[in-house]
Amino acid sequence: MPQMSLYPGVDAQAIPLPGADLTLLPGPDLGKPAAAVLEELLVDTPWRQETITLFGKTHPQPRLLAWYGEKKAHYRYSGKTYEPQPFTPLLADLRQRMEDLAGAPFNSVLLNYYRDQRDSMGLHADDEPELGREPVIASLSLGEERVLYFRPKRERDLGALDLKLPSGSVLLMRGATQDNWKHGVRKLRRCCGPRLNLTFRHVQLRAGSPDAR
Ligand SMILES: O=C(O)CCC(=O)C(=O)O
Ligand SMILES: [Mn+2]
Repeated sequence: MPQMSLYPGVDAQAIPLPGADLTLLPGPDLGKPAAAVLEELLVDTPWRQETITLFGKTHPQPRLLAWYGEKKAHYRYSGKTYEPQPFTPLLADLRQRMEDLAGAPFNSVLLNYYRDQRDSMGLHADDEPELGREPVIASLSLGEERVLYFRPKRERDLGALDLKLPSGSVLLMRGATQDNWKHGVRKLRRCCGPRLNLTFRHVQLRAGSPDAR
């Protein structure tokens, strides 16, 4: 009997990784070509370079970022709280598409801009308490293909994964993924062009807030 797809009309690959729940959608409908979405976001986003403090020394983060979301969807990262900007029409449209693909609501999105091969993201898990237990995260990649690498948080014998994320692909991370694994993006030795990654998330709003959903 043919296998029923959870994503009718969309090509989907389950990525085998113990203790994780990863699905890669190589080319879902974004409403326009991935290159056009990339161009619009590169030009229209007020990019910021944040700092990170490691062992008492402050450094610029090796990438640019922007944070959008509903009013109360504050985001804490490396000890800082980011105020969200309101969704633009393009980001609101992408959010709806990601919600339809993931079957889960998102009230915020973090944009990361890797300008070239020198930009990167250190190993981390998206396990902040405000994302709740077993968060669903939809990660849209645009531009240069880079590798998202996974390493176990505890048991070394769980293995490791290097996952290529092509332009226009969406990686759905669910279940215990953030409990058991860290992920990051390495610098490259070879030259490479710009890449954007958008992680759609659901930040839990304080109970009683009019924005709570
Ligand atoms: O750039 C990526 O693919 C990963 C981004 C990420 O892990 C994050 O925003 O938390
Ligand atoms: Mn992450």
